[in-house]
Amino acid sequence: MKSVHSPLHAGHAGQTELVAGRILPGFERPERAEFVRAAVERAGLGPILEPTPQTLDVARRVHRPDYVDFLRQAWDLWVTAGNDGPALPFVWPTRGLRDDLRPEKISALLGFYAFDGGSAFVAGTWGAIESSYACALTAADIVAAGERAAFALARPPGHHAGRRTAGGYCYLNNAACAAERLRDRGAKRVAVLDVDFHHGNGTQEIFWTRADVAVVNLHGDPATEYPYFLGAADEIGAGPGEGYNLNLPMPPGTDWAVWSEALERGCRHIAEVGAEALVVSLGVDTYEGDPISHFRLKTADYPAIGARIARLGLPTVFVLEGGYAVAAIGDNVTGVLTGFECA
Ligand code: 6XA
Ligand code: ZN
Repeated sequence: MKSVHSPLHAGHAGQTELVAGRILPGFERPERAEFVRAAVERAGLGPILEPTPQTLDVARRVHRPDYVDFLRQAWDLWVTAGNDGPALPFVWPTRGLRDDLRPEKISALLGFYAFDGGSAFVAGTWGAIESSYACALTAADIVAAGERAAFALARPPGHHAGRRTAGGYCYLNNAACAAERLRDRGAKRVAVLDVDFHHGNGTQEIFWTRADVAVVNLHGDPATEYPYFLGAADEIGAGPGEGYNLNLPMPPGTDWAVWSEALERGCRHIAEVGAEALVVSLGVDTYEGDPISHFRLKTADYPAIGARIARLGLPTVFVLEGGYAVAAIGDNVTGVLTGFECA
């Protein structure tokens, strides 16, 4: 299997986040991708290619065009306003406030285009976002050209990013863009299977009313887990998309016995809706040693995930999402990919 990876991800470094009342270094660090890259090489998965340069056309359809423009300009606007540290929002247009008034100042735009304070901007953030997006589209193109699977070794992740909101370490929704690209390349229906510990709220929002992209999420119950405000089991899609969104929330402490049953349900749904291609939002923060998540999957479980996905028999684009136990993330990711290849 080919992997697609860009060194530009490394410019997105030194961001901060609010954890339990303190501003701390972000968990989403460059070394995550470096560990995955090293594991891909160690496992002999296949060549690691640079992404093909991409226009922002797909991003502008998946997201609102003004949001994409904001992402591109955010750091420069922040610096022009006299700042130098990480750019973070502090006010959001939530319930009772107007979200149709686009403010002028960068400090307000940061909140206008975010749902939390988890997606900081530093000097290299846009370069990394663009490269991560290009990795996802290039992997989709490899699969659309006839290969069975490809892996976007992409950073920053994307599945929390909505139509016009950053959050949860995410900016452009790489998996959603890959799905859109597979549609452009002729797949009549695409499924997104999100196996990250956290609910992929952005992907759900983007495809909520669409029947041509089905979204299946396996995740920590939002009653106790981030992102808290989406991901319940009664969310099934709306309008033409009704019945094409499937949420399978699970309680903290969930192990392989329970999790693998949810995977089975999710895979059956994907087969039933008649998907012709698949995008996997591949987070491995389901791992028992993950510092910010609460499932109990073991390194030995990951190949079985890949093997089950392979049984769907669909052209498959894997897109990297979360996973913060850096010493284990490489083996867990390549476990899924080699499990898929060997099945
Ligand atoms: C809140 C936790 C963000 C979760 C990010 C993640 N700071 N999403 O791994 O999949
Ligand atoms: Zn996650």
